[in-house]
Amino acid sequence: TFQTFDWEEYLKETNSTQAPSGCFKQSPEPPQNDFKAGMKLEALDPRNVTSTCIATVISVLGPRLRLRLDGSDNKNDFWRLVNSNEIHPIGHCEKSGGMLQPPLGFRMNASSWPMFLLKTLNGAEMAPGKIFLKEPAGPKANLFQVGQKLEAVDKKNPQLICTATVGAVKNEQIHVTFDGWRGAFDYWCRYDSRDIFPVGWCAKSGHPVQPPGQKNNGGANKFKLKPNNAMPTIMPVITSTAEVVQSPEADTSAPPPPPVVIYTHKSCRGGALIDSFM
Ligand code: MLZ
Repeated sequence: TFQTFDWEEYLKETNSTQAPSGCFKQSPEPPQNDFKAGMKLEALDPRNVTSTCIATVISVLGPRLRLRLDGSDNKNDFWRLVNSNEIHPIGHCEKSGGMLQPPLGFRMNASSWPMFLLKTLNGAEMAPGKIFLKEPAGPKANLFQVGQKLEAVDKKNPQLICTATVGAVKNEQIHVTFDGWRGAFDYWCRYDSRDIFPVGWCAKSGHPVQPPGQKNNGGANKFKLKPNNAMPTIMPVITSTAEVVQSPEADTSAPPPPPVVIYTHKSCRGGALIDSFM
């Protein structure tokens, strides 16, 4: 089941442009995926990134791996690109003087970890070193511009890569907004996040892409850049307090406050901080 999405048509329809590939920390061509389900490797524990754990490949999707930490439950699977620097062949941790750790939420008594480790690695199929690919260097600065389209991992449904728009740019961060989803899945991330991709990346790499949401037509408004004469007299102005009240020194690593909805008459001017519609 491979969905295609007509980006060319959508860019025209929304009168928008794609973020150039030079904005992203991704290889120019999507990397080859030679991993197979069942292979074991070392991965940083996403919930405790100072520990390296044993992980098993649960499934593969395009250039991505669905991983599960050995000794963890099946509710905390996570996804990594084959050229992620957070995965390594088994032996890498020890070679660099580290020790393999039980995952956060290890389902047994901590004292049983050494024996668990021995058993989980015994006779395991270890992913060979040559199928791990080097992480691309990526750009040295945030080159994104507001309004540009991209493809982005939905962090609440991380198996999904969805159509998205750069909603805001601030220092090293961009606000990823999902087209047609009214902000529920939006997030801030660094410009060199591995979770964002140029338009067409999914199609090129054999990964499904989610089209814009359409259950709630509300999102569509946000992306129509052409003026719409059929607009009601009173209409919502959706802005973000992140853009309005935060000083440039504000902590951009903190999650932004939720959007604020302000209702204005269409003939009103927003003043210095809120764009007026006409
Ligand atoms: N099952 C969910 C998927 C939402 C995906 C949104 N991605 C931006 C739903 O339909 O609500």
